[in-house]
Amino acid sequence: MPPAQGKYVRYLIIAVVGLTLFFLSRRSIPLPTSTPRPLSDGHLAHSPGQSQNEQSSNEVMRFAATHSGGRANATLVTLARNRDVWEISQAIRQVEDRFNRKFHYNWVFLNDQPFDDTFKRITSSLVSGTALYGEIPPEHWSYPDWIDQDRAREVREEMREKKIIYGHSESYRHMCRYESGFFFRHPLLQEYEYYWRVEPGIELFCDIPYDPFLFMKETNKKYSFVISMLEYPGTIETLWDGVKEFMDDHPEHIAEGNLMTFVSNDNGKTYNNCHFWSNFEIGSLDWLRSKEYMDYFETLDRQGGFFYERWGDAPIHSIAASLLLQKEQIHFWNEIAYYHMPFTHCPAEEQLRKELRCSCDPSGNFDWKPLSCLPRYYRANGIPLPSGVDGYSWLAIFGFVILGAILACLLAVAINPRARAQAFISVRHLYLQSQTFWERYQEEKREWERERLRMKR
Ligand SMILES: Nc1nc2c(ncn2[C@@H]2O[C@H](COP(=O)(O)OP(=O)(O)OP(=O)(O)O)[C@@H](O)[C@H]2O)c(=O)[nH]1
Ligand SMILES: *[C@@H]1O[C@H](CO)[C@@H](O)[C@H](O)[C@H]1NC(C)=O
Ligand SMILES: [Mg+2]
Repeated sequence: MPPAQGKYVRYLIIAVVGLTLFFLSRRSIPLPTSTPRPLSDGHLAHSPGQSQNEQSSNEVMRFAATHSGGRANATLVTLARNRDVWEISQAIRQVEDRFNRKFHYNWVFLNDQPFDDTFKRITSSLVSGTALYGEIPPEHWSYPDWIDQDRAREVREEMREKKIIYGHSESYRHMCRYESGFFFRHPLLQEYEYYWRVEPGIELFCDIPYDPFLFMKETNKKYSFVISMLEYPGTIETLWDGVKEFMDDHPEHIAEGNLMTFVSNDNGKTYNNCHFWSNFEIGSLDWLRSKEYMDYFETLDRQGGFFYERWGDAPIHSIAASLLLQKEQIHFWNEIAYYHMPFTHCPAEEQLRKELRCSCDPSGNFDWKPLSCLPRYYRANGIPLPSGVDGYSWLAIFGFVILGAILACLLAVAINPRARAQAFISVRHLYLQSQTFWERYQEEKREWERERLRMKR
């Protein structure tokens, strides 16, 4: 066979191997070293989640058994617009029925505009504690002087074109910056040590017969979450550069025994886009007000990424928690079944769901779906993944077998010169044939087009 022909076969093999590696690295097939993800349709019938979730449930459920009452220095908090009144009413109803009717915590409502009468009347009638209404000072909801507003406007237009979610929105950016660096400094929140963030339209599916604030305090937790997932990379392209600058400037703020491996796969060189979904948060306001967090926020705010990109408060909070706290100070609530459009966390253990009178469908659980970062969180904490989640689905195994067979064939072809020549001839034949087909198709299309024009006239 002439050398030129052998070259083609080699190119072909390289291309296929490259493609294979690409797919493997994209984790379309789980590799033992990367985060295993079930490719099945998410039916958790044989109840994966047993081992660890029971562990974590036990911690909270043990606490529940020994602390029937309780009251911490804490409040529920909601940022909302007047027009959110009906959706927040739904959320308040859920939080009250499942939890707060027994505890009567206050509820702070914040808004960049004055709350209207309807909003106040409706929400205060639903809250079992005292409802408090605060207006956000304009200097917490506006452009800092180092921001070039024309550049910010251009970015919004670019992101509108690229169809990045909320990329065109100015108010969404102020909201994200406010939640990242200001809400905990509002005078109404200065009064409290812990907060629980509640957004309009969320749902709770299980009873919370214990006091999660008190749990946080007694176990020295500073930040907690229910759902974690991957951020859309287009919104945070330079965020990690800012984080690295902060780490260089303030090595003294980085906690020993932190959760870096949750947010970075290469020990801090790059961000892996994992974050805790911040529309639900129970956390320490004192921690957010600490020098560590404030230095962190200031460094990032100076970068301008809230306006020149579209940094969300979720990655901002999550990276802070992962770097500034010890990993034991972050908590995952398996027992709180939660929905914010479009994802649900629902505990897998039937016993637990019965005990807490849950009404969610466990097969809709987000924890082990491909976008979830919970597997990474488990890894980062050295917690074994639940059985059934670890295993590969039949589809993945089948894919592996097919891929293996193709690779074996290619290898055989590459080694054996006669087979190589044969393969080359077949490929060339196939190529010529498809070319002929293509030309014929083009010709027919032109013909059809001419016909159509004739008909029109
Ligand atoms: N006062 C005020 N609150 C806002 C504004 N924009 C958003 N919020 C609130 O900030 C929180 C987050 O906003 P959302 O619109 O829910 O953003 P999201 O959760 O990322 O997206 P979706 O819920 O999926 O639309 C909610 O509690 C909103 O009510 C605003 O311009 N002013
Ligand atoms: C509650 O916490 C805030 C903030 O840490 C503090 O200023 C306040 O004194 C505390 N209140 C009580 C009653 O402990
Ligand atoms: Mg929301």
